[in-house]
Amino acid sequence: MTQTVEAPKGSVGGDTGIKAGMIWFNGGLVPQEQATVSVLTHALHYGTSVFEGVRAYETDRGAAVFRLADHTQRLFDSAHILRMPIPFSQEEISHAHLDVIRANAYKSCYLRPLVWRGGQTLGVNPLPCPVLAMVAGWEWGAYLGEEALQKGARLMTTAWTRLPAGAMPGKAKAGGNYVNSALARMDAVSAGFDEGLLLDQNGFIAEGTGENFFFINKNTVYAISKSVNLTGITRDSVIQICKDMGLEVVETMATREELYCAKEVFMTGTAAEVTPVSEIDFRKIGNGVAGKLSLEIRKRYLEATTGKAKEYEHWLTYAN
Ligand code: PPE
Repeated sequence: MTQTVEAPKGSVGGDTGIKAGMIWFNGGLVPQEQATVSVLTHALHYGTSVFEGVRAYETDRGAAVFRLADHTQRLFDSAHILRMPIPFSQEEISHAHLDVIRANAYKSCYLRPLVWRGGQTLGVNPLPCPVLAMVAGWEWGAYLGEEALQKGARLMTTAWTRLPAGAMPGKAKAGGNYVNSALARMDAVSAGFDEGLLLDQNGFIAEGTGENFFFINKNTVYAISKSVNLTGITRDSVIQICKDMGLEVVETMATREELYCAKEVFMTGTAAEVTPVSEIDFRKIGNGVAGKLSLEIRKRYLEATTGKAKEYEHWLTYAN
């Protein structure tokens, strides 16, 4: 006989521990409890989703979304790669972010647009399944913790290779790609590190589980080149900021030992912002603390995101 069992916490009715308030769900705002999907959703079984991580910052003129149009463009590019026609325009999806901020009266927040294949049929082919979309927002502070920000993050190179280009589309921010990230993050965190560093199949630095990499030697800033990694919007912003600071920026491939011996290392990402790295694989980077120039770049980045640097004003979209 089948028994009725109580569903585990964090599994139904939007009960996830995340407080997202009103969520934009397929065209309108609904309370979190109502923004739910079927267990027979294609994306849940096969990872057929694409998403973005976007941040809104508190400014003198209220909440402003950083590089919203660029994030929405990447979301649509990811969907294009996965052959998912999004049933909304880019303007509608961008607008949904602003609706979520206003509906929840957020001063600042992390925003997560997600597009996924629903549950028309199961079986690997996603093409018969409808494409659904949502945008949720919640308050999210320091990604790798306050301590990692202040002291610099401690990293471990993980045994997981970053997605080879012939196996997964690393330039798409696809849900399925994050199984690779999740495996690496679990190992790094279980081993007592803040974050995992992933190499590509040839042993070159690819990226973190959710960040791009930079290193600094003699006032030259080296950005790990776009190979198999997700080409970060923060990476792009930071390259511009560094150039504006008068620093030379070189895009390069690099091996682990080049990071070990660099004067400074830092990571970039929407969630991680600019996070200095103080240790990789038990080797101290520089003096083993957050690098001075990395912290200066971080400061400039936060000035840009919060509307305090007028030259980057065009990167902001105000919610009100
Ligand atoms: N690489 C990966 C694998 C990645 O996930 C991110 C963002 C980046 C690089 C940097 O991209 P950008 O945000 O455009 O600068 N990771 C997002 C998801 C993090 C998560 O934990 O989820 C983010 O930072 O929002």
